[in-house]
Amino acid sequence: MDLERDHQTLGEFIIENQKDFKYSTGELTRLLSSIKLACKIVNQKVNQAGLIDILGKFGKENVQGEEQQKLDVFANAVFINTLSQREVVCGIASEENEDFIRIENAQYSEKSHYVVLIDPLDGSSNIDVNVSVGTIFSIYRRITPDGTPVQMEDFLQPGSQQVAAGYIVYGSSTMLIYTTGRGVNGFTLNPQIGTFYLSHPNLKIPEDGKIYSINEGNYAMFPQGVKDYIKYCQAKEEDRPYTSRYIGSLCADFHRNMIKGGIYIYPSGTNSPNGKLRLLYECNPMAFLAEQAGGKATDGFRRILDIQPERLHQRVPFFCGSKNMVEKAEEFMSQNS
Ligand code: AHM
Ligand code: MG
Repeated sequence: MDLERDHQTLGEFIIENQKDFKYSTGELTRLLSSIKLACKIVNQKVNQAGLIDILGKFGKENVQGEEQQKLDVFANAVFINTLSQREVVCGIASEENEDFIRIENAQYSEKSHYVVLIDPLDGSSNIDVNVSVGTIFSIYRRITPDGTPVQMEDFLQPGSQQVAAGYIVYGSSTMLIYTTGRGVNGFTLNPQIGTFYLSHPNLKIPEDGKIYSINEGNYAMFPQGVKDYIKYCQAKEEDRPYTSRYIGSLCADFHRNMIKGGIYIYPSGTNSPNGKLRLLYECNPMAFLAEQAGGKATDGFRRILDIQPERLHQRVPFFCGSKNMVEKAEEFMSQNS
């Protein structure tokens, strides 16, 4: 099959599907195109990482108190600059920045309706060892009046209000997967000509899977329900053919489960009482994608997309993936609550 001839490009796909979007003014199309551009720039740098002096630590901590890697800093700047210079959003919140950013002209424009929340380089502990990293983004329409400065409440909307979300995996090939609430589609980058092609139309997470994905190094601190679920997966009975895979890059672990079926868990009781992952930058977008692909995402008890956020950098326990596997894990959680 000829990829260039037989497959739609991401640009064509975005424009063609614009008409299905309820506020179809072309604004979201421009925003998604800007994300596509930023992602190509980051991809190019990630692929050069072994060649130039960009690997390693930047020497600072981010707002989560974690060491920032050079590529984190670069990716953060690329996404913020690309989105703000094009004035396609009125505000940006990034996992790497303490406060949200108001885009000067766009926030006063009657035409600029969107805010973006972004984890510019997810899984950054994997950069130095040539393992897949990713980018995660989440898009909302502002709820404060047009033409006024964006406010915190524009960012603290429940995930169910997202108008689009997606992730990019910089892996053995680079893929961009996104949803605007009408299913999930995946695009693979042809790096020779810098074009994404529709390679995975209408992605669906298998209802059942064989893979459980969790950092078992934290086992001693897991809630009893999670411990019991892991033991259930490990019991070698005929109907339980489970195996474990954990990359430590959410985008890559989620992507594998999306294709093959599986569950990803980052529970409470580990790095912090609410686990490690951030509701706004990581869990909401992935939950939106999971549900759009027929999967499920909860905090062990509640639907992630129903949670009313209270803070930009709020963390939440995360159980996400194949519907039947998430429901089984929830069963163990409820037995121990
Ligand atoms: P990051 O955004 O700082 O890279 O942290 C998020 C990452 C996820 O991609 C990954 O699933 C998780 O942290 C791994 O954490 P741990 O090393 O504690 O298992
Ligand atoms: Mg992250």
